Amino acid sequence: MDRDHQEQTVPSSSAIKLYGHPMSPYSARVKVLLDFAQVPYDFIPVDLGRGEHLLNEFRRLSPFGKVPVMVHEGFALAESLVINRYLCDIYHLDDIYPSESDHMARQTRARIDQLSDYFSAHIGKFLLDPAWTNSLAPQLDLSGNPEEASVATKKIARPLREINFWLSDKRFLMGESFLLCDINAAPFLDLVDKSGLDFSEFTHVQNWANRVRERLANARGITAKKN
Ligand SMILES: N[C@@H](CCC(=O)N[C@@H](CS)C(=O)NCC(=O)O)C(=O)O
Repeated sequence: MDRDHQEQTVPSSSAIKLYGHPMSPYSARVKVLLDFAQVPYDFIPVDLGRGEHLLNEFRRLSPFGKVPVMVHEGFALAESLVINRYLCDIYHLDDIYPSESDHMARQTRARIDQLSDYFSAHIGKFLLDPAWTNSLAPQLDLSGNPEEASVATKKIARPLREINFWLSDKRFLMGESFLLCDINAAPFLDLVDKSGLDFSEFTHVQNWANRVRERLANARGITAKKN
């Protein structure tokens, strides 16, 4: 499903506004996709430390008072996985998330959703908790939550074993092709070092993380088509 280039007809710059925090992996999940698809956007930093996300003005965009929020032509949407699905649909990023053209495409989308949701709920969150306590919170002069971090360390062990096994015969989460589920995981894979967790036994996860990093750093990505 990989294709390195498509005809460029991107809508005018800044059709997309992304409200986020520079250290938030959930915000990064959307940024990674927009950059990969070469979609122009305005990044609007929300100062979580100063509670900007709790102000009424922001709550009107985000029902849950969290970043990221994406605004496209006046339509505001929260939840990073949902935002990325929406962006793939409006920019026709079929190479990484096929449009619902037929039964097979619907099944591929469902599988991509399954892997994205599983990784996010069972691994991403439990990488973020110790990374927050051990590395991110101190950088912001905030205190982490050691209890939450230690629960996370226990909870992540089994899902990591499962995904390590799943990846044992694959280059990326779905096989040979680099897809939206890999992009959705990318910012969380970058938290491994910050989390202080020992990943040495999860060699397939480590190799996959390196391939995802390489794909994002070296390849040209894809170019969004007009929405
Ligand atoms: N499920 C949400 C999680 C978003 C999230 O937890 N964002 C954090 C920053 S990493 C946040 O806004 N925290 C502020 C708060 O909870 O008060 C998503 O995928 O977008």
